[in-house]
Amino acid sequence: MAKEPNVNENSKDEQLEQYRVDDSGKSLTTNQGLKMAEDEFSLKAGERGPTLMEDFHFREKMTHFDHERIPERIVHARGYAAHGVFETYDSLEHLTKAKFLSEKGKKTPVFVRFSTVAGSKGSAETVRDIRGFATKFYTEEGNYDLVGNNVPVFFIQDAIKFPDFVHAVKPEPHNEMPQAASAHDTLWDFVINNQETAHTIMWLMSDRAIPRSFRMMDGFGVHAFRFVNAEGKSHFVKFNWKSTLGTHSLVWDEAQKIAGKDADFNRRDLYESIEQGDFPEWELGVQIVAEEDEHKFDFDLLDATKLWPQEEIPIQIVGKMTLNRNVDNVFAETEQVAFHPGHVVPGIDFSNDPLLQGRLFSYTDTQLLRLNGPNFHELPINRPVCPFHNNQRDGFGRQTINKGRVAYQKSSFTNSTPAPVSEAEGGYSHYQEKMEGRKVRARSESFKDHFSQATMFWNSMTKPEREHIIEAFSFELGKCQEMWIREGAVEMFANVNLEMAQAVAKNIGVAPPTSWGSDVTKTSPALSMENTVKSAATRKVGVLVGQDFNDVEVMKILEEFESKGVNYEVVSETQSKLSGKDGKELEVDHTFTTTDPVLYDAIYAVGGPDVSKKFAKEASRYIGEAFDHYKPIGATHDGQKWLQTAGIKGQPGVVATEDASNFANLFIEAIAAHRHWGRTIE
Ligand code: HDE
Repeated sequence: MAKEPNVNENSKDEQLEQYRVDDSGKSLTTNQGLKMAEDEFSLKAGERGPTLMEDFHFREKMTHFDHERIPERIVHARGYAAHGVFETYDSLEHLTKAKFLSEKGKKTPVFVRFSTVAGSKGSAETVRDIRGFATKFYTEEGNYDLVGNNVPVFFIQDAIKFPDFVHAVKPEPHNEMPQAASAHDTLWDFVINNQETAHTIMWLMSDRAIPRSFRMMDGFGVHAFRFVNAEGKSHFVKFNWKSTLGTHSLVWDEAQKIAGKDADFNRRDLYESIEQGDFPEWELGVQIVAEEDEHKFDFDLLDATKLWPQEEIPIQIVGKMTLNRNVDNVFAETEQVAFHPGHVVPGIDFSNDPLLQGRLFSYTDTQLLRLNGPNFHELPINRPVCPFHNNQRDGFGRQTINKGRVAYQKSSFTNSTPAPVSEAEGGYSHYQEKMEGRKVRARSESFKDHFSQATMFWNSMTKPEREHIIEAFSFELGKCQEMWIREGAVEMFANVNLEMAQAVAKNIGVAPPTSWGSDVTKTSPALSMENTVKSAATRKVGVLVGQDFNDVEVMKILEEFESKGVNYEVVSETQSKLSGKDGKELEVDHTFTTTDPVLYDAIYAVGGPDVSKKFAKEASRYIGEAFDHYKPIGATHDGQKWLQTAGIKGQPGVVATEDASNFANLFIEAIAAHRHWGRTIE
């Protein structure tokens, strides 16, 4: 048997290196290697005459250009990715024979793509939507793909409804509107006619659907999978990614404004963080249920509209993923990467979740169209780092030259190789679950409770989180043209919580429901984002500075930011260097117009003794907007007067102190809190 490859964290990078090409400094040639003497003018019959057919160089260049787009993903078209490494904390051998999880300290290269779901490839990123969180582990036993989302549940229970759901949420077909938005009639028509959507809609209406950053959201495998160990014992498992920076969101007004100010907000954040060494990290957690406990819960483990409350089924942290390298070429890597929940390794298997079962078909099928044939596994980003051999041949774009006359099993020429490998020697073998049943098209009785966990979600929210949910429902349904859709939705969500539905009804002009409600009192505190990790690290502060500012003290404060890992950009009226009153100079990153308050986590106003009216007006705008979005605001020196003017001194998260030496500490604390919901906003 061939020796298994020694995979380490650099294996994928080393493999990709053979495909990297640096064209700079080289002679220009055609794709046939012919050096060309001219690239600006096509071949013409006379300087002012028609272009000649024989201009092979023009034809080649134009043809390539004409063909260089491929179909975008049918869902998750808008995405961004990075390379990294996964390190296993402790061996999980007792649960799974997957080698990348079976050795303490083992490092496996990974590639992760984040995405929105509904929008097309060029859509804005800060829309209200679920985010995709797909990870490819390049293991020594083949690629393992964990193709998850940033919410733990899904809209539907059975894969056969997926085309319907996606048709409903995508822009409406008669006028192709709205782009990347669920606030329209067809989505909500689908919702009220498919009440299994209730739980995931609660998540979609919550702050989870407008993450501040890909780096500040959790990931979930959603379905129950199986772990199988070397003895053949199986456990159900759910996968969870936990961001070490915690989970944090934008506010809706801010998210919409960012969509215009910087449609690339989330990818820029990921790209820049990696470039500057603020490597994003997630811990991998697993929830385990023994087979014999399958029916012990008040929900069905196989139902993807249900989460496994971590207070009932605790999360065991098993490793850490760090993203540490941006791609070299977005098309070659991010666009051509092909994920598939069916890419598994020995020790990981499927459950009978009917949503998962359908996905196992869809992902290969879609790559056949998108990547034009069955050889997409040969693209550099998709290649396993271990050898792969079988009798598959030919097809569009085949890269390998498979030698020999035999491409079939079994053969005496080849001694029937490539040969299957026994399970004991690492061959994949499906878990032998005992099955019996009639062939039916039906929903299991145990899948019929659509509201209990939706109510548990609501019960677990803090007051501001609940207010945001009501506002989100009111926005979305308020955009629906048909009153019967608004009424239907309010009636449906009265099953989750009556007061919530009544508040929404009032906002959208329909009769408030008077009955239903829910008697579910269960909560899961882990669901509230208020209970997450709070940290100022990697946050971005906009620092408003004018000429002759108090340089000695302010520079000290900025150094303090840096030492605590807080990033900042200096914003001023022009991009000319600023000099302080003691002659220290400060580079300006942005003017008030090349950036915007919505692009910062916090605003720090320094000002200067003699700033212009325009400066003062812009500074007030920055502070006002940051205040309305509940962001920390700090002011020292001349900057303090704007707080006075805005009348916001003393409000939560507004830090102004005469004592410059203590300012940085207090302000950084306010930044770590993320948002200050206790404010009175008029
Ligand atoms: Fe997907 N999904 N999906 N999905 N999905 C795709 O595959 C599909 C579902 C998810 O960054 C497509 O390569 C069906 C759940 C992510 O490249 C497609 C069903 C979850 C990505 C597809 C689901 C996901 C996709 C489109 C219901 C979370 C982006 C392009 C049965 C656990 C991966 C592609 C990337 C992409 C089908 C439901 C996550 C069409 C049929 C549940 C993160 O194959």
